Amino acid sequence: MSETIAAISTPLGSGAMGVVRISGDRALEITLALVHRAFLKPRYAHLCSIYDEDEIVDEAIVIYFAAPKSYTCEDVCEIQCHGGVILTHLILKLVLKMGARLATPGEFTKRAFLNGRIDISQAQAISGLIMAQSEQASKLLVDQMKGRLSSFISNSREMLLRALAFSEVMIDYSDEDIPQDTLDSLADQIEQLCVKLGEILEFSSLRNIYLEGLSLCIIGKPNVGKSSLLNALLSQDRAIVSDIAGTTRDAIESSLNLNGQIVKIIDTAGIRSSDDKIESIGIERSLEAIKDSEIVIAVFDASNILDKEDYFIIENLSKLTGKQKIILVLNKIDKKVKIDCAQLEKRIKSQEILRISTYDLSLILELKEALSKIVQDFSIPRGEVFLSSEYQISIVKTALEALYLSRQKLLDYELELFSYHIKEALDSFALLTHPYDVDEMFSRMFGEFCLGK
Ligand SMILES: Nc1nc2c(ncn2[C@@H]2O[C@H](COP(=O)(O)OP(=O)(O)OP(=O)(O)O)[C@@H](O)[C@H]2O)c(=O)[nH]1
Ligand SMILES: [Mg+2]
Repeated sequence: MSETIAAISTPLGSGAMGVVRISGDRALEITLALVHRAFLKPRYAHLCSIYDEDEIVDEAIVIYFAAPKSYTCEDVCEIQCHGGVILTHLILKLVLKMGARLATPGEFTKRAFLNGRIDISQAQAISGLIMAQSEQASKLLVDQMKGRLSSFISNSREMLLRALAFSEVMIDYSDEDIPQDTLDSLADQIEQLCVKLGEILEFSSLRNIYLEGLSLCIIGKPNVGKSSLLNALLSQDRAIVSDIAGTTRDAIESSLNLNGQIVKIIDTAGIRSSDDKIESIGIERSLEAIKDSEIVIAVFDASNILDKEDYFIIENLSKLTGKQKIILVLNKIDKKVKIDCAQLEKRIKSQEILRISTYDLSLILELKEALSKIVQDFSIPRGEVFLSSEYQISIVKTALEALYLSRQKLLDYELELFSYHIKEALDSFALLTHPYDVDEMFSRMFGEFCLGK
């Protein structure tokens, strides 16, 4: 008998609805007692009164999911009650009083895994999905939850198990010649898998961008209108704007939604040489922000000629490795334009040059459009296998190393070492999805290579 567990599945607060979820062998019995009924039809929404002994405490929608067709594969009941901290807790307390135990964090998903409904990669995707910060991230994680990584791993394991079975048989029958064409085709398949894993690793190295969103920083010398630009892009007065150079002293972070993609936007302290200790720290942070961002908006005051401070910015931008996309923004074009644009274009490799005034909404919209296009360049092709955590990445790297070695050993006809490295790769894959099963290999070994005939 599995212990029956219960928890509040919705966030605590004053929302209109709260859900208490119960899972385990006694889930139905406890719920029936709570609603004073003898029967609940599976997968039907029942409007029920919830009782504390004879007193009605709430009216709720109750759904019973009979095992194994439930989130955990066990009997599950969900009580959708009126929200609010007190009421939801009261109902949970009643459920616990009747013998359920409070679930530990993630325990419902853990049971789903232990009961074989989902694998580890899917469980991780579910936890990521709940925390996802952008539409893009949630799309990616839904793909994973639906088992994209699992099915890729399972296909790859199939191939490796076949390779292992082949090798084990060949080791046992060492007087037989190794068929060259089988060997070539195996080496080929392993090579292809290595290439694919390499691609997955490369694609996944950008996962922070996909999961946490792009980072965009606005830089420039003091007073060019960086904070004014941030406010205009956000359509709100987020940062203090003044004509005093050095107004912004620390980086200010906000979020901007560009076509469904959340972009973290950072307004920085104006960069110049300063004796002021606090301002200097702010300037240090501005220079750091440039390195950590995918997109940099470099703002210059178009109504003035380039000066020493501007050149300092130019110098810093020209040192960038090319990882960042740079947009040059010439601000204050409502005033008489004096800046030497050709000079800027010559010195900075930029994606785009825009002439704007933060006072002119239509020009700000143009800038937003240009940004949306750049953001799209970072968007993820759907349907790719994707590793969402550092843990998964390190496992795949280990598997890849083992596969390279195995291929080498295969080409050297060292089958025992080949088997050894294939097992290593399989063990790594198992950490991503399911434990490696020796029986599985044996059944393949005898199923496909029955040499005794
Ligand atoms: N004429 C004109 N003035 C502008 C424009 N944008 C900003 N300003 C003015 O320029 C001054 C400086 O603006 P801020 O946005 O504070 O400049 P900043 O780059 O954030 O300055 P620091 O925080 O000191 O580095 C303010 O007086 C703004 O009103 C513009 O498009 N045209
Ligand atoms: Mg500012």
